[in-house]
Amino acid sequence: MRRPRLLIPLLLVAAAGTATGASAAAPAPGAPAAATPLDRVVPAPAAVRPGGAAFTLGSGTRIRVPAGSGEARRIAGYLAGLLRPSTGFPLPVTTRGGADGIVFRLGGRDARGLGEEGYRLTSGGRAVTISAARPAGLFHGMQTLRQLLPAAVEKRSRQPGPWRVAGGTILDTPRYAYRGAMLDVSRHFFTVEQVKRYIDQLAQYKVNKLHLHLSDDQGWRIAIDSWPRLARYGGSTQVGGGRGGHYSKADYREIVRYAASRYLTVIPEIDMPGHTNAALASYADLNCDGKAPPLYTGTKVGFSSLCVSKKLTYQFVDDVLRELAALTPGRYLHIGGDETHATSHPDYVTFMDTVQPLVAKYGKTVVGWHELTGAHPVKGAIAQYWGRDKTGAAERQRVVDATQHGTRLVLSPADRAYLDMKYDKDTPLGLEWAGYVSVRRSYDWDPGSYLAGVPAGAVLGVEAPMWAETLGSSANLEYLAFPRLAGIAELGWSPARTHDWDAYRVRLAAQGPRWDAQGIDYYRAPEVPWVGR
Ligand code: TNX
Repeated sequence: MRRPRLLIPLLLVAAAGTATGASAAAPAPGAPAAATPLDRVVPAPAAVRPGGAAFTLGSGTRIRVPAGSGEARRIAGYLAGLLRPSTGFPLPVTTRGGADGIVFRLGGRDARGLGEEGYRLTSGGRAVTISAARPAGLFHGMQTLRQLLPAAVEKRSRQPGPWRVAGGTILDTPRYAYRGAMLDVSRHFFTVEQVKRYIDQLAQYKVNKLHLHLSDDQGWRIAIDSWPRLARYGGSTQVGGGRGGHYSKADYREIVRYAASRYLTVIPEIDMPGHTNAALASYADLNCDGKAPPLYTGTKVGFSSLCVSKKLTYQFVDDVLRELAALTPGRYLHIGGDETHATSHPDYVTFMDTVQPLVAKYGKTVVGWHELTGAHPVKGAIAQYWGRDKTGAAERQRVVDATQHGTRLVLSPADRAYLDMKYDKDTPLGLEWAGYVSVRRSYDWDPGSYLAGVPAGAVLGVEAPMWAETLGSSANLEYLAFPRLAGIAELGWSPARTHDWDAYRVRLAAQGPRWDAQGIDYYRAPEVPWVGR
């Protein structure tokens, strides 16, 4: 495949980044707001060439889509639905040809080299054109266009405008194929509606994987027909003793469908053999001593284990993985494997080595927390690294060695990428076992060189986990996710050469008014020059 030609030398990208730093201040009252510079986008686009006339969205603007692509039409419909309330314009979606308005193009010469997810956005006096080889690229280009319009476009009531998009061209493709976010729905349950809200937020930053942590000591959250008490009883409570909940199969399918409509793949996790109190409480037979423990609503980790020596354990795991695989169109199943302090090491190895082939049996690829590298990762397995600066050299080396034998990595260093860590000592929510994680700390690292000795191709990407011990609401979740989620998303998408904290904080600041307009109560980190407050 041909690489996309870079539109401009790197220096120009860097220079544009610095220039935007100087113009971050709000315009004088009454002065027409300048259009957002093309590079003031998160994640940073791969290449930007500013220049030429700006495009202005008006009452007569149409959104043109290619005939014969239901997906392009659906993406255009999503965009129109976002823009209509604030602009008050009808913004009809049409397959009628024409080169004016907002134009979506699929395939063709402009799309060459853009791959599965890349796009080209060209803005000029008559049109904003988004070209892509695949619908996912159109979707990501559409998200960039949203950020190029004034923040008020995100409001749900009519706003005055004008709705200008700066002139020029963006050519953008992702650095990594795996750009994930995890949501722990076990410690506190999140409803389908709450998960959808998070999906929409993730999609704005081009995140393309939603890892759902569906089971843990405090709650089993997915209906399994062959073991119905798992969800019914094992899902009946949560941290603090509240009501809990679970997804029916229809609920889960709806989450998968909704995520797919935003170009995210759902990766379900059943955490085993530890973190299993909810399952052990639901079925006495799963316990080595045949006695079911009580449900657990505290926040300790590492005290439960499936019974590695029982045959029934593997029947259980087989049933769960079979039903889960049948519900999951994505290719990955996450089997957990972290913090198994209640499982002996030989038992851990036996368990993980027995269970991994069951994932393959149902046609899926194994993902596990990086402790999996202490067993024998099967061919093609993916380890999710959650170590940190303090992680011992031996543990780190074991992970690096595994990559030299073909294991691939998703990087979620706890002291960088964990969204549930407090920002600082005053953060009212979150945990602090991996230290405080400031906005700068979460952004300022390089996935490509983070673990020395890992072959370049072994890093599949990054993921930002959100553990939910302290989170009782979407507002809680959003306060910890924003702004750090945007930084991890950028590490996954943007080329390493765009990495620059001083330019990033200015681009990040421009997201603040968007989050305000969307009703996201983000953390006003003092390191970021937030606009208009
Ligand atoms: C560690 S990191 C866990 C989770 C906790 C989290 C809280 C990992 C794979 N396991 O069980 O919820 O810390 O930050």
